[in-house]
Amino acid sequence: MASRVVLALDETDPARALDVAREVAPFVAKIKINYPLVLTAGINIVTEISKLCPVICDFKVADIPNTNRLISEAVFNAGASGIIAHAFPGSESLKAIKDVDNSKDLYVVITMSHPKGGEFFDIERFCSIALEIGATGVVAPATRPEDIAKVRELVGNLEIISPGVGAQGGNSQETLRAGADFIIVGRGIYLSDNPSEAAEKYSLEFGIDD
Ligand code: OMP
Repeated sequence: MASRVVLALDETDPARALDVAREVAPFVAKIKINYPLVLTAGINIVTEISKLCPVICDFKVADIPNTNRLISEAVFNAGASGIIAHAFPGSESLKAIKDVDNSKDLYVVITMSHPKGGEFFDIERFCSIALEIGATGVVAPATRPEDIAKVRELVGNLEIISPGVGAQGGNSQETLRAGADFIIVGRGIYLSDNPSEAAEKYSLEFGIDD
């Protein structure tokens, strides 16, 4: 059974981040890199970690089409297999990312996991934009399984990746039952005393038969 866990590697010490990535890579499907690590380590960390495991750059890209294009070119040239973008700038901004390299994974944020994280997100419209532009998948919160279930109904077979399990209080079993394909776990793994053991535990909890 392949792992359905994505490690959110928000560790800001580059050397430790690489150690955790090496240790955890066998137990996760992908590693997600966000600004906290890239801003301390530089974009080369994406290239380094891509040698161990596919990398999603979670830069929550949210700009005009030309800027989205420039960001995506840098991310894909560094070796990332995918990118996360916001939907609210509209379909043209998302299409600009697809146009850079259609073979890369594009995930669209539908609504966010923190308290009041859904306040400004239009689930129906964002799911419809994700389908329209041919996204690989969407990001929906493990902290609100009812939102995942709603998103699942709206996006059909698109991948759902769900952050918020562990430190934010989400539960992997509920997330699975609500319809997610992957859980995204950060602190629950990289801050644990034994990151690889923690990753394996989450992977077994979130078991989907392939
Ligand atoms: P932990 O809370 O430490 O498990 O990390 C969660 C990771 O998922 C972080 O990298 C967040 O930036 C990211 N995330 C959310 O927590 N909530 C969201 O709604 C969306 C994301 C994301 O796009 O990955």
